[in-house]
Amino acid sequence: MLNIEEIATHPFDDQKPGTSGLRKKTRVFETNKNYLENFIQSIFDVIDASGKTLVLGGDGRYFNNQAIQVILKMAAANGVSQMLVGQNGILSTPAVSNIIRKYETDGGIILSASHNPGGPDGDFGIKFNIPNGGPAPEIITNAIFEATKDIQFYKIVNIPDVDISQLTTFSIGDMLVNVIDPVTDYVELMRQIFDFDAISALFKSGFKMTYDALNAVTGPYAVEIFENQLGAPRGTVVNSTPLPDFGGKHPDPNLTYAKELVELMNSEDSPDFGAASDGDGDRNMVLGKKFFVNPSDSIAILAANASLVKGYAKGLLGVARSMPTSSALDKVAEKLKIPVYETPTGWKFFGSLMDADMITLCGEESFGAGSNHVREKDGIWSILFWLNILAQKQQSVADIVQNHWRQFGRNYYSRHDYEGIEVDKAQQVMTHLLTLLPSLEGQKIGNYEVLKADEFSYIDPVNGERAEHQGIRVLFKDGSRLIFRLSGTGTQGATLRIYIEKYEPDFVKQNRDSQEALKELIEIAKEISQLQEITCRDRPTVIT
Ligand code: VG1
Ligand code: CO
Repeated sequence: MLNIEEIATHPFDDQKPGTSGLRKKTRVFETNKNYLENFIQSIFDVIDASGKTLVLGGDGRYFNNQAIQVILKMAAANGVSQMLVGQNGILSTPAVSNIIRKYETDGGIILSASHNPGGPDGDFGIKFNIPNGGPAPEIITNAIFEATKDIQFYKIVNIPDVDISQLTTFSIGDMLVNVIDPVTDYVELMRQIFDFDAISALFKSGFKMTYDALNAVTGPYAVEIFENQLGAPRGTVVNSTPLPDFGGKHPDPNLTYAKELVELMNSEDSPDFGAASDGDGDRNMVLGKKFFVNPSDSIAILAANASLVKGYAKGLLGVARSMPTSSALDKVAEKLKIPVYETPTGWKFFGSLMDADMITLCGEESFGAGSNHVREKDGIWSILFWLNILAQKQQSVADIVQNHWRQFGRNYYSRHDYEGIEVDKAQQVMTHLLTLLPSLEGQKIGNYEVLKADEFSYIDPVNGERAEHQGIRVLFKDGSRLIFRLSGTGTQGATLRIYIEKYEPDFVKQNRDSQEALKELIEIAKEISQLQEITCRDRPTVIT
């Protein structure tokens, strides 16, 4: 028997999980004694960890290993019967989701702040996933938050650190620790869904790709899948070693932070296809030669071409998108005669629709797409989906996207982020908009006429749970939309996101620069929100 210690502790009042778990500056975890322990004990108390089997892994960022040791020792002290932990503490978010489902465990803990930078001055985070493999719903995250407010002590066993660098099984007291290969199960799942032979043949024919893992978790997955199994030449995957500080990179696959890849794809001798993923491997960015695929378009294109892919040849049950995501997907659903659902931002809302067999495929404008193969968005899956379509269609990325627009119309789309605004100023913008809403309806602003203006709320059609205050929407008569939302993943000040969308059915008008096409709507957004007056900012920090 091991000696279980009960260590007295004091609550913190700021451990409320956001859009995607608890996310804070690494410093907050490192310098506040028991900050990590309190949150983990609260999870264990809420789920009654005794006798449970859990998955544990992270994206390898600074503090990952330290946290894993603490969590293993606390799990043993809380009576957990088995932990499946990724070798060297590595597991991508979609890989954890798969392992939870495949081995029918009671859930999992993912250590990551996703696309936020890592290192001592960066961010760290903890996500808790439930037995369906998806992020815990609000009912559970709220219970965890409540538990953090009353915590008195946590339990831990006092032993030296354990070795998780080898694929073995060992015990901590009565708890079994199974160190698993992070990549194998995931590769097997991908093989079931996609035609690896067709994609191999594509690479053999000279098709060139660059995949930038941004020194984050997907490196080992990408090297195994793209280079070892699909035969893409060595060097196809760049920045392939997960590093604690991501080599100083910001592991966010977008036009601003994946700069090297974007420059390469815009150069004269660019590869045919470029792709990247984020810190924990659930996001994806896809590029063709001198061509950026907007994530909202990407989801619509995957849905429209799903019948070309083995795993979805039987058709889609339905699709879903987060509210701010463009309605390009709706046009595809209409043609396929399948339902489309509009959910609040964050992956947890898709899970219950998938569990009820209401949807097969879903996505968000924030570089996230996925399907019911797991209960998380999945970066490498999205990229394999594109490769499978490219192998079947034998067309360039640009041709596929432009043909899609021609058939369905183009939804010009952009997101403007105002990061690091003072919290009360950001709140002031939202409050101002809320009071303005009733007077906006029916108003003509420039060339646009407001049809409806409201605050989005959602009732889960499966379990009836309500989610309120999910963003302000201004809907125009011609189908254009402006959405205003405060981010729930930032760790410094507030981030205000403005989402701008305009539908263009006429294909001769579909090849404009999107910022140009959206110019008037962008001005309207600034004007009605009084953004400049309230925050003194005259331009966004990130445009995607
Ligand atoms: C952002 C995105 C959202 C995404 C969330 C988690 O949230 O907008 O679509 O689900 O990040 O993504 P917010 O609240 O900051 O807008 V991540 O890759 O944790 O993987
Ligand atoms: Co992520």
